Amino acid sequence: MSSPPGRRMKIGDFLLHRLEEAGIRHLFGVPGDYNLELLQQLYDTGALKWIGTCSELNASYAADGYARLNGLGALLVTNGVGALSAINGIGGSYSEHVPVICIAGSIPLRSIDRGLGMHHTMADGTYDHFLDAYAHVTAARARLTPRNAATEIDRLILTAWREKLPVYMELPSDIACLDIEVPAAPLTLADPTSDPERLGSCIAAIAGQLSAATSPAILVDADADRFGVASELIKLAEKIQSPVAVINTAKSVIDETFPQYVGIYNGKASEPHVREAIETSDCLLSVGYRPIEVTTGDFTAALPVNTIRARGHSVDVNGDNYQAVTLKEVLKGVIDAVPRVRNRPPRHVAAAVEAVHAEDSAKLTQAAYWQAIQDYLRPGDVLFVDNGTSYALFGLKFPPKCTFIGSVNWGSIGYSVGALLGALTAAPERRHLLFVGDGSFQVSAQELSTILRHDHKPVIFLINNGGYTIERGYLGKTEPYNDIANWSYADLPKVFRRDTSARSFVVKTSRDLQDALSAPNDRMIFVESIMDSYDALAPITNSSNKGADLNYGPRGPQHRENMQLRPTR
Ligand SMILES: Cc1ncc(C[n+]2csc(CCOP(=O)(O)OP(=O)(O)O)c2C)c(N)n1
Ligand SMILES: [Mg+2]
Repeated sequence: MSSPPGRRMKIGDFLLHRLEEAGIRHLFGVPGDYNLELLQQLYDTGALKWIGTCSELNASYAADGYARLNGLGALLVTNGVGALSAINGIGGSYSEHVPVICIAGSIPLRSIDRGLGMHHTMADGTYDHFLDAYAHVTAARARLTPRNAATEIDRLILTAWREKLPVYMELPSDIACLDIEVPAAPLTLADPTSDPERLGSCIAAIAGQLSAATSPAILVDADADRFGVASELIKLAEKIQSPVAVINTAKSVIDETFPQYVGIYNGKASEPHVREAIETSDCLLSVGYRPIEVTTGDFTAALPVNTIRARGHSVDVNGDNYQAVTLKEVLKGVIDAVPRVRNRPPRHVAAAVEAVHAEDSAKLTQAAYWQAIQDYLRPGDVLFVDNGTSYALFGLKFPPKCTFIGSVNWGSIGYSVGALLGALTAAPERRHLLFVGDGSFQVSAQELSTILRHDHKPVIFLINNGGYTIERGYLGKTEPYNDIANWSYADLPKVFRRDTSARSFVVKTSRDLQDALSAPNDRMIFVESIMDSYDALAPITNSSNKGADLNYGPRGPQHRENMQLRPTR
């Protein structure tokens, strides 16, 4: 068999072309002398659109936010200084299963060959430190050479896509403009097909268990989104009339208006009907379940012993482990194989939302704030949450077709601002709402300038409570280490873009908040809400209090008098 004829391309052009073929239309990052030649190729070929960011950390967050909506994202950084700035964000992409391609323009091969000392290195005669560092936060990595570029570029892009994990590649600055032979065929993003026997018996095993059950249920984690199977899970739940719950990391992956959606499962911290649906199920199908303390009500989750554990590329069911199967094919097969159930009695009642009644002129409270935000949400919104009391967002019911973007496992403050830029770039036509605290915002605030520069129109809800309130629930309720500088947040759009048309609001009462919420979405809206440092919804404070016991143990300082912000009721 003869292979299709190759063609010749410059390595940099080929890389950009492959990114395009993989559906990537934008590249985030910061220029540097080791990557300028690739940037020039980007401009010469018009391949991708460059979105320069204020820092590589924010570029890594942006590429992650972009990938959440687009399926893949990419950033370009410079050797060492840029790569290590971005590594926190790439660690987050690994933790959250987000396929991001991190490209570092690196030391020219001519310098490596000759052992020349170069800037942006340790000046110790070695060049592998950053490749080695990235080994811990990526599924695959490589330094490109003229010999391996054609195969390694395809391998890395395909690995990111298949594993839903980040990859790292170094492009030495003196090879981007060299011609190599590249494959004639376009890059195809596809999984290898499943092994027919394994697939067939896996489907039969799952379908057999679900059909025999009297109270089947489905528990969903973020991989259901990453591997694109939310619609299959809804079809399956409809066909077998089972309840579906998610964990925090998968908020909104299952449409929250789907009649069989019961809510968020979080061990003993769940609402009773959700806990019952999951824990008393006689056949639970879990999808991509990766529990941690904050998604299990501090390890109080109790899944049934015979839980079926489905993952992106493997399944555990009936004591067997199935390899060489893909989640989508498994679920499609199960949907076909299970008999349609009619008239299974419903097992849950929706929890009633408790209304708070606040005087319009009274000082704004978190309780009144989140109630007002609930009414502001619209179908199709993209909602971002950062660490902090804004986690109250998890308690809101999202309208149909909303997307949630957060980082529950990794939890790096400031992520949401960079991710907002990325997601706005991927889907500017949607309405994007950011929920962020003053402390988290201070980490990555300067990326607001990039959002304004590109005329995006998100709504930014910032809680100004004078510091790290969620941390006050762990330790140091009144300690100065949880206080921060009081910025004039609502003035920042003007600082970051002189001719901004953004609408800024400083909100102190429920009435002020209503004014802000009635502004049209034709430009950026920035809502700075001033709230008390000791105000947080009870689930947040409870979780912080419990976290302190786990983190510091029985001898920890959290037991001292007035050291922790406690729930008010
Ligand atoms: C990169 C990073 N540094 C530190 C932390 C620890 N941390 C978690 S939440 C938080 C405070 C968040 O404060 P803010 O955004 O103001 O939210 P609030 O609870 O006050 O609403 C901090 C410092 C972290 N999660 N990530
Ligand atoms: Mg705060």
